[in-house]
Amino acid sequence: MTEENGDKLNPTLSSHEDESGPAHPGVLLIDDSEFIHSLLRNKLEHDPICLHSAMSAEEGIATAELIKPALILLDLSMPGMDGFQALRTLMNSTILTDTQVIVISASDDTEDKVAGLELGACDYVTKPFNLPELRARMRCALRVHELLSLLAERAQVDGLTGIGNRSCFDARIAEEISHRDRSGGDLTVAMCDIDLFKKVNDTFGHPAGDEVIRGIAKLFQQLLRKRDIACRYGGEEFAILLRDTNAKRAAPVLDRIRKQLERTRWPSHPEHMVTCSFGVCDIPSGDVNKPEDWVKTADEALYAAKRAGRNRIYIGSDSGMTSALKLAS
Ligand code: GH3
Ligand code: MG
Ligand code: MG
Repeated sequence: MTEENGDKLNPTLSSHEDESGPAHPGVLLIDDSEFIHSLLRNKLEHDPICLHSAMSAEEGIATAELIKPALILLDLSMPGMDGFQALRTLMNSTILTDTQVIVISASDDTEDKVAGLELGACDYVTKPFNLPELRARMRCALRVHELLSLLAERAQVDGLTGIGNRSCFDARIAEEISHRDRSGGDLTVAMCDIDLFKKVNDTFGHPAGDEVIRGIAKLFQQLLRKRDIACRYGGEEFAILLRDTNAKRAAPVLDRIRKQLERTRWPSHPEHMVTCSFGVCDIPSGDVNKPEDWVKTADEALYAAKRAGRNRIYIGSDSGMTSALKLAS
């Protein structure tokens, strides 16, 4: 194990985010009135929230996309873009899917209330505020946000192993490629498939097979660096993103896992060794190919490794053919 190993991989948290996370949920107040800002700053000072301010709809949208608040308190009547237009933009944003919006407006007009709620606000509060009521409604919206975030997180986790699932991997590879293209450095993708796994199921039963899948996921968690990302790609296949390393340097890391797997004794079948084959490839910087093209290249290398006899690692190249490399017997 390297010093960077350790804690269970968090499949959904982006490694580019602050892993300690914010202490309190972010609440963004978008209102053109300085009075409302100072009123709420004072009154909500001791509430367990992190209050941010924007004085216009335009500034509010930009801030929201930057800080992804749990809740937005949105004024309707503002010079320039009004609250309804802002609400439309916020609701269409692909990065603010869990953010809740409470409209705060001086208008008690039923039409405005209906329009705000129809556009996607979760609540509508009239000015002047009744503070305990606003607070209670904010708590309610924050609870909804928390549940939605939890659901989104769970949807990315594989039920059998607890590591990221296919949907998590698809999101992370796109994110890692664009982060790397901005910041530079190397990035490698690897595909891993358990060898002759059907035999494990057929001979020792499905629960024994499940135990192997769980055990291999655990090996990835223990032997990869914390910043690497291992996901269950499908039945008995795993996909791994190795950050800040190229395929040549990643291959020996994966080979350590391959060897450790050879040494593993399984409680349900101690005499039966389980092995894996790997296909690895670089994801070159600034490349025009799509993430799935690199998965395909790694997959082709994996199947070349299978054809060559399994339990080995092959490095694929973007030129199509696999530069076969078996690191150890
Ligand atoms: P190869 O070395 O060519 O990959 O052979 P293989 O036997 O591993 O490949 P094959 O595709 O024939 O079989 C894969 C098996 O994986 C069949 C399927 O039942 C099993 N499998 C897929 N998902 C699970 C799972 O969640 N649990 C268990 N126990 N088995 C699974
Ligand atoms: Mg297999
Ligand atoms: Mg397979």
